[in-house]
Amino acid sequence: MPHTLFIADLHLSAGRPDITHAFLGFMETEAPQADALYVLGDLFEFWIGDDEPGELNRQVAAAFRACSRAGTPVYYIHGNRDFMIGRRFAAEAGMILLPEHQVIDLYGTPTLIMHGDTLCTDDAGYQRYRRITRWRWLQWLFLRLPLKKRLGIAEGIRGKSAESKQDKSITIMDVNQGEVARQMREAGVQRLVHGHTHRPAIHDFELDGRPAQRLVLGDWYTQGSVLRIGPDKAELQRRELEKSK
Ligand code: LP5
Ligand code: MN
Repeated sequence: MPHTLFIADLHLSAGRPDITHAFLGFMETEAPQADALYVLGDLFEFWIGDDEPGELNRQVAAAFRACSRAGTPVYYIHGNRDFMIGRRFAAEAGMILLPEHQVIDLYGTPTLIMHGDTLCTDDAGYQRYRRITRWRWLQWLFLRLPLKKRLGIAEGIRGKSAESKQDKSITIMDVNQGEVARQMREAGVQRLVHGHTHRPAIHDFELDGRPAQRLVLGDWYTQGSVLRIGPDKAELQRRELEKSK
């Protein structure tokens, strides 16, 4: 059956070989069966530049390249942790970088896809931080720092972010329904797919008197989460992670 696959929020890192193993298995056996694979951000725990020489990055690039060479294109939308992935890595991985919000046609249904962090408008602290870290000149400067320095800054931001998250309520960190409606209306769609909140679900609601759907991908922390959309149905599926030896 024709279908398209979506994943997000794997947070791959050298410290979690079980997630990497599950992801590479998925890339080898499942992804090539799909019409396309969309990665909706935060595939990596964090990204400090395409020049980072880690083994994990090479493995991921090779897996994506093999998939697209076998006929399944891989599309990528940045997340809040890997927004620094650039053209060099995209070329190495043979993947197509998409803008932060994109409408795609899925078997006749226009669908808005994104990471999902821009929907969390109640999280004012994050939105301010987000705006600043998207300044081109700041990114340009950051990328010119030695890798060790960049790693230190990333760790610093991670620490501050974890600290500030302790004071934020669950609702503040969830999507704002008004913003969901606004973005869907602006894009002219009745279906939205995103990740980021780590709250896998299919939400049915009404948008301007017509049925609408918001499909939310889960993270890969304790199990894998895959969204499979075909011409007739959309399914949110789980994948087991093997226990680390
Ligand atoms: O990712 P998650 O779910 O844990 O939290 C997010 C928001 N946090 C982030 C930060 C990332 O987790 C870490 C990113 C590492 C990036 C490395 C590259 C750096 C490049 C810099 C280029 C210029 O995105 C969190 C949200 C949460 O989602 C839910 O939506 O709440 O946002 C925050 O917590 C942000 C805080 O509100 C503000 C953080 C202030 C950071 C200040 C930086 C000071 C610099 C220190 C340097 C030593
Ligand atoms: Mn995220």
